[in-house]
Amino acid sequence: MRFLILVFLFTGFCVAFCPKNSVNNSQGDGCFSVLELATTYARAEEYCESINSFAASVHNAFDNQILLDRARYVLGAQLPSADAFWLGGYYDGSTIRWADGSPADYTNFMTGVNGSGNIVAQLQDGKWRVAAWNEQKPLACVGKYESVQCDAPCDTEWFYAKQLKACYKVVGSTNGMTWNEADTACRSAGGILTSITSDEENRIVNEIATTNMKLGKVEWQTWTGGVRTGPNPQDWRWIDGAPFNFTTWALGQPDDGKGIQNCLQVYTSVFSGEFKNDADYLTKWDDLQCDANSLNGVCKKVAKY
Ligand SMILES: [Ca+2]
Repeated sequence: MRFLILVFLFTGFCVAFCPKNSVNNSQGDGCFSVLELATTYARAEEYCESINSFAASVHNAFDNQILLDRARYVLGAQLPSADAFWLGGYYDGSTIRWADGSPADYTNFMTGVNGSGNIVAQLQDGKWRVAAWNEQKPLACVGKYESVQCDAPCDTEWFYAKQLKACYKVVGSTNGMTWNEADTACRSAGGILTSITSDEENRIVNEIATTNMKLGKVEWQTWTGGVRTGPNPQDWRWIDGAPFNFTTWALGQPDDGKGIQNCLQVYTSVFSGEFKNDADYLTKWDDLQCDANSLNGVCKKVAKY
């Protein structure tokens, strides 16, 4: 059963992402951005580098049109006085040198271009000409996909729960960890201690928290992002802001033992056999003192898709 669930969790599909405010090129291996500021060519290159891209090279008519459409869309709203935008190339009068080192295998110069200079594309018709280095133009950049692993909805080592559009990761230590230590570990991994907002999510948290885990010398088990907000049994919240509507407390919990139990742990199946009646406790919740030494915690973050 567990094997089947993990196979399901790991199943994804390939979706490529371009960074915000950019569009795919025609080959699907790069993203075009047009920046809505006017600048000299030298500064244009620096701006592109600052967003991990190059001043754009163009290798076919499709890309030229994609860039033109993007430039008209961006500049029409932001910089209506612009007449052309920088590409990432220099024309010496006979050949093109692209700034990204790619081959000069396509041109779209207007007729009658004379002299040398950096290449601009005209907004009116997409044709190219050259401009002096110190003219102020908007610029186009080309970069690689933001997502290096386009087939993964979650980062490496995170479990994908497709139906919840969420990624989960166990943080743990054989020496145990307090709630604060689990909280810190989740945040440094880019997530947050998980909320549990449905029976399905509770099942997933239990599955993940017990995979290859044994209690050993650690007395308590799995931290979540539940924290007490007041003295009453219903006074709880999830630190990720999810509504605290679903609950599945163990028998007699939350009991606020000694008046210091302010953090929410799950009795997972590694406690099997520890109770008089396992069904009253296993996969259910307990309030626990936050400095208790627990085996692990489950972190969550939103999946990319
Ligand atoms: Ca308790």
